Amino acid sequence: MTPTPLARRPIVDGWTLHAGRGPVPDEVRARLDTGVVAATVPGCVHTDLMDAGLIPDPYLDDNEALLAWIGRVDWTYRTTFTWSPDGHDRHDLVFDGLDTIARIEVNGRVLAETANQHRSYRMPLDATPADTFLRDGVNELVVHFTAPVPHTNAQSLTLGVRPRPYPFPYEAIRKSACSFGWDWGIATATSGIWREVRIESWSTARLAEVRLRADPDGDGGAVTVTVQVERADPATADDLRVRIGIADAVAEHTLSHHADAVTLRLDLERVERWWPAGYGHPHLYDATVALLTAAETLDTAERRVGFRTVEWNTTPDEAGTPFTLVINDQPIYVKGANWIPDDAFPSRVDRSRYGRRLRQARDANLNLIRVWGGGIYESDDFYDLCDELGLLTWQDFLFACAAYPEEEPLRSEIEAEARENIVRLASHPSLVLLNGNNENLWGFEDWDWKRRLDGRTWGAFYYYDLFPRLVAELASHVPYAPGSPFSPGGEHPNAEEHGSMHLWEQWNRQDWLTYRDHRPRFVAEFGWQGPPTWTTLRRAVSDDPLTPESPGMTVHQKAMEGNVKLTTGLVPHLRVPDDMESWHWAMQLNQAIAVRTALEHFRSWAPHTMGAVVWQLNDCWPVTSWAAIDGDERAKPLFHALRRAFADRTISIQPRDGGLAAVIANDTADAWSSSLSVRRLTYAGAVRAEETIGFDVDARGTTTVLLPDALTRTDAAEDEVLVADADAVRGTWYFAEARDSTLPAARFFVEVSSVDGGSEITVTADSMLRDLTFLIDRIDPDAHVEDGLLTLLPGERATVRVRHAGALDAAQLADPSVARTMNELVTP
Ligand code: BMA
Repeated sequence: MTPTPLARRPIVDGWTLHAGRGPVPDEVRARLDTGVVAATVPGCVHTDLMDAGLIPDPYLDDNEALLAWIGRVDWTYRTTFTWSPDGHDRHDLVFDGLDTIARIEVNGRVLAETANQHRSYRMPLDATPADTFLRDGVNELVVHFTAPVPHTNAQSLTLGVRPRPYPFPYEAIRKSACSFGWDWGIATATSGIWREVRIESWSTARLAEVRLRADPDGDGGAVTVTVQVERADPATADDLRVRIGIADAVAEHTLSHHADAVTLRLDLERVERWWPAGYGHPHLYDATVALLTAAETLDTAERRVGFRTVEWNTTPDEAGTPFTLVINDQPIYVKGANWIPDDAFPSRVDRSRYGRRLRQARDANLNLIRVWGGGIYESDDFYDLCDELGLLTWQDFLFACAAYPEEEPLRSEIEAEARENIVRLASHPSLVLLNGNNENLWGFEDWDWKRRLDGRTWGAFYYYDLFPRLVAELASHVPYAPGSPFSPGGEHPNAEEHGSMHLWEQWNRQDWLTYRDHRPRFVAEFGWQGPPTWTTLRRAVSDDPLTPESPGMTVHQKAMEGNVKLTTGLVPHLRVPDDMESWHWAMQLNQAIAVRTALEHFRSWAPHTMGAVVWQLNDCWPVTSWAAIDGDERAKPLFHALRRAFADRTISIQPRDGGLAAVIANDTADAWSSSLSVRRLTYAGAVRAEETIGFDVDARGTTTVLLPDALTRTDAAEDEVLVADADAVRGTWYFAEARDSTLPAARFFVEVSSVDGGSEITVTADSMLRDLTFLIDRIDPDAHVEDGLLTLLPGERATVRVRHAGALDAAQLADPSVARTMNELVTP
């Protein structure tokens, strides 16, 4: 009988959930013991229990603590599937993801045991015809999960006690570190079959590994593919052919006798380059790799490839060591944000949710997303969408803020997971960096680990030896850095003059104005906290009254001394309001202006500083955090700050040489020549000094224009503002802190007209307005307002688009709970 191509049959139906050992509440156990609680695969225990009505939503109020028992329970998933001989030689059970310590049984026999959430597993069901796990007819599949919390605690003693900033020893298990809680994350310690499980049936041979790289070559390009095959019967050695095709171009190679690996190259005469967002179109090509016999196709793999070169320039210069991303010979100013799992139950994040989040990232003018090492390797959908949107990706290996054991069994697990994910991700044109860990090199130097480790290993082997070797072997076209922060020259890992830097002192101990005291070469993390949108907050926290410290608020604020830092960070700039809605707005606004100030400052030093990656883009549940987009997918005011500070063309006013300068940044392919109108005005709008200054900025360039004393010196600091305008781009400078200023009560008019897909709001300022923002969720929880943080002089007018269904009216928009300004945080 002739073999048919490899067949994939997902096992999705008939799953039930069962509890084993552990502190399950009696009434929940009684229901589970009936054996009919349905489970969803892919999924996890928490979402199954929620769907069955056995637990409340863990994200609400203090349900996190109420549900802490779930991580201390052994869980079992059961289903049946029918199977009968179909002519194929081999049948494998394939799990794309198991979370985490699992034993898999088929028809009552143990098939395999696993201990790593970050790997997939292939388990031959009938590797030898004499010994098969399969039965003709109904088969039973059972997956037992060991409770992760007691398991990890026990492992941490076996492997040795190690330093980390959180009490739970997440370094002792290969499971998403933040699933045990983080300074923005709920602790769930969930279990489950979190990615697809299926049976793959195949004959003769299959594609066991496909490694692909695409390299531009003048106007053309070459795709190099290395294929590993697995033969059903290694003793029989049929000739196999491997073929790669892109459009009409094809390359083919015969794999003769017993060979199981081949590399082939396909040359294309003309290709369009892949460019990141803001630099051109992200051209992609569909590549198909096929494994064939003389008669037919056995297996295929599809990849979308893009042709671009990538390097990080770390050649030392007079100022130290840059960390400059260069794509297709073009230095890129990185406008980035850090990414965490988009839901504490990542199995719920589907392609459309990834798409919404990544499109928001594009709308915020980002060009890079860093996938942070305390989370997960995201699904293929994430990287596919980044390729399509031109969003560069930087992927951490999954190590964060802790010393990690280098001993078995972790050592082999880590090698296996790294191999698999390097191969899986390396063909994506968006991937520009693989990074050894988050903050572990820094921790080793600065957080007293050397002493506290007391001779134990901490992970250096992975970051300096294993990972660079694996990247060189499997994906030599992908740049690698041992950590973030990292200094290429062997300096202190967080050295300002060298490589990448994390700036956390501002949030933790200093005022945000001190960002200006630093001139890093590249900022890979910095950020400021703020609460989620009001609608999200009120969905999650039902406290009555709601106060900054009420019980639910405290559960939904995970940062060490978080609320104290919010307040000490606010008082130098704005008044601390007493009513809760204004407190919420004040903290959101302070988050936005802190990050905006930092981003304008970093960008003003380009090309000395060549990028800033904000902590953090997204949230995994409703929480006060550093995120720009909250856990219910709503944009916080910080979103508008990113969008403005990362716009193609910006003007900011910066302190320089004891005075002030306008820094004009032009991240476009065209030079920008224009004139700058600079005015010093009172808040009432009277012009005290004014000047027009011509300027030329190169394409992708920055120009600094020192401003004359007449503009920058004032005797009325509390009542004056400096504005620099060119071609509808504005920079502003305030001579005094808002709280010490005479900024008047806000007066403005709002008009609304409907446009395609929503409304257009026109605001006319009757007084000076600072940072006018429409908290649109207060009117329509599904609406999105495209712009915010508007600063208008008296008499000026601006329009803002809102995407929404239904109607908006001007009176609703002008309501003080919706239209918020900085003014109200100044005027008593
Ligand atoms: C850095 C990150 C995260 C953390 C953030 C805020 O250390 O790498 O671990 O969430 O700061 O504290």
